[in-house]
Amino acid sequence: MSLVPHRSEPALPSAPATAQTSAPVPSLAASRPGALGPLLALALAAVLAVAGCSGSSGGSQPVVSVDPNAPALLAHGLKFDKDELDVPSGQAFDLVLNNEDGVPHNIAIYADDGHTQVIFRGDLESTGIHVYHVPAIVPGTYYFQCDVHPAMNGIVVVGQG
Ligand SMILES: [Cu+2]
Repeated sequence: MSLVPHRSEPALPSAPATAQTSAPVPSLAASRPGALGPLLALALAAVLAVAGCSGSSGGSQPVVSVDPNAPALLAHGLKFDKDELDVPSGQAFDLVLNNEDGVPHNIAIYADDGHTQVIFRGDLESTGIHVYHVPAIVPGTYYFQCDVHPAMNGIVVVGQG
């Protein structure tokens, strides 16, 4: 057996000598062993928790796009936040019901507080933000209420919004 190291590479005279640049490089990861471990674990746990949340809710919650200028009623504590709704005349409009209660509410619009004529009756909606699509109403003053809780009521003014 031969004791002479046998290099298979051809010796090229023009090749730069790169074999002697192996100075020891201090490892950053090894300079403070254990310092990054717990932080990294926490970060990973947070990422996994977020991923779990977004994964489990996929498709179960409909996205409601709400016109910020649409007339809106907030239901909270069996009360609406306002007793007058101003809506545009001569055109259909979106009416937002933001129900913060644990019981269903709706918004119904009548010609007057005697409920002689139904102008619009929204479906009962549970907790959350809901958008009713209300057909155009001729200008005038109307009455609205939650049909489940008639004490939640007010007037609708069409044509002065
Ligand atoms: Cu109600």
